Amino acid sequence: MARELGSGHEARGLRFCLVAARFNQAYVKRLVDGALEVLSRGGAAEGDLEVWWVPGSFELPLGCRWAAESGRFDAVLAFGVLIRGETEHFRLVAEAASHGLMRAALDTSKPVLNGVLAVHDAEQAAARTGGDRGNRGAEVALAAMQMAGLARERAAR
Ligand code: DLZ
Repeated sequence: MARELGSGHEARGLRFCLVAARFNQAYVKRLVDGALEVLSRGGAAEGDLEVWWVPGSFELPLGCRWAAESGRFDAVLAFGVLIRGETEHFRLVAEAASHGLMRAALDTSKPVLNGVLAVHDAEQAAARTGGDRGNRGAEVALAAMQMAGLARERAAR
């Protein structure tokens, strides 16, 4: 029987940094709250959870990189909301954030999770931040617990 790693969703003893964009803050706050709830339910201690605010989604990769490089966290979660109607730079910022987050993860070898919502309008944003399409923040928190756990298991081998 093969030994499996990374199958747990446990946050006990793990430290998380949530890096969040202030732009469209009302929706971003709902993502952050959804993530914090899942991490707490998973056993994360209050003192092991930090929220860092940056101006917008474009700044998320650098904020995440700083958090990952600090060595103080087992996983870093990025949260932002891009609404197409509000910016002609929508695609540019979305792609920059996505590529930047991937780079932050690969360059630091720390789990950096992408919780940036790119939606057409406010209605879609509301639906995905605790509305009838769930809360993307909660989904990303589950992925963060899994990756942080896998990193710990892998290091212990
Ligand atoms: C400037 C801008 C615009 C127009 N739209 C958004 C958005 O929908 N979501 C978001 O997170 N940030 C937006 N920003 C801000 C940029 O991400 C960034 O903060 C600024 O361009 C400064 O670098």
